Amino acid sequence: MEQGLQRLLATALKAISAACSEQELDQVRIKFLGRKGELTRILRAMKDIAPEERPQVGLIANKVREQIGAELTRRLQEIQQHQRSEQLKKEKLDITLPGAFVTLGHKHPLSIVIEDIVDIFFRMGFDVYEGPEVEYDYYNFEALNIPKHHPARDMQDSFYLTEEILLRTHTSPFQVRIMEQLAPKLPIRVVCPGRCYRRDPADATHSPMFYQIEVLVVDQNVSFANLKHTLLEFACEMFGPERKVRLRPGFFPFTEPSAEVDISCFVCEGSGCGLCKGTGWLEILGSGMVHPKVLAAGGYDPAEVSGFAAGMGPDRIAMLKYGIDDIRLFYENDLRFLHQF
Ligand code: 2NM
Repeated sequence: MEQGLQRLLATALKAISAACSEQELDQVRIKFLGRKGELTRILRAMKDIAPEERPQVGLIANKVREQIGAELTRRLQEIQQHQRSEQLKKEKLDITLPGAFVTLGHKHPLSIVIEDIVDIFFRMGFDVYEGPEVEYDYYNFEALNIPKHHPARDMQDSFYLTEEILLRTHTSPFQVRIMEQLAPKLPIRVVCPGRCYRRDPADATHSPMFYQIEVLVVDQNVSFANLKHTLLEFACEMFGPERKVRLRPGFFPFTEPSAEVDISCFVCEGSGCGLCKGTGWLEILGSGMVHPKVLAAGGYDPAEVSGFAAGMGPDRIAMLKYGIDDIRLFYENDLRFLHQF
């Protein structure tokens, strides 16, 4: 019997080292140590040997079981290690290879200018809002003191979708909506950037789609001095503290009084050049005290509150800032142009 056990050990060890996978090894384990395996079969014969020999044989049988078990464990680790290194070989990565070239995008010149302008007002405490590009005639004209047959409606030939619905020709209609929503809450301090549409044939200074940024302040006791201070502050932040700023009388149906804001020409410092057409001044925005009718349309009592508003074209400001002489360049997606910013 002892011999039988030794032979069993020898064949088991051979089978274990021959096993090449976890499954094969498992089969070997079942074959030798399983409930119906070889070792069990030999141990069944214990009843046939002399009782005094049994402890000795039992000892050897246990040793054989332990040895086979230990060898199975050792071989399992060996197989797993081998599998792992094969796997790693397959996944090997040559980190010295040159990487795939990633083209990094960059901001459109209009986005840069719009963000700069909005950020200046944001830092002055204004909230930033964007409104719908499709508007009612009422908000686009009527509520802004531009009644039917008003000459301003000829000036702003519009894209109508129906009798009453059009693409907004400026961002002001949204500011009426803001007043309507907030009234009678005070104060209102908002800056609204967005796309606007007018039926202008495209040329160097006109585009049927363009941008506007408008600011609106409504509160008790808002004065023209507040308008002037805010817009001068903006002009110096945007164009540099060395710029001179002047206000000229202007006209808009939705403000009274109205003022155009100019800065001293940054190309010729005021002596006159091609950019400022010899005037020494560049117009950068329009502004005024919100017309009482507009305040009323927004749900505020013009006897109790007042406000100022201003509007500017970031297209025009970007053209001035970067010395671009044709607005169409912003909308043609010519990479030779866009890559310069
Ligand atoms: C401008 C010039 C002057 C303006 C007016 C309003 C509103 F909604 F309060 F009536 N928003 N923006 C305004 C005033 C816009 O653009 C040249």
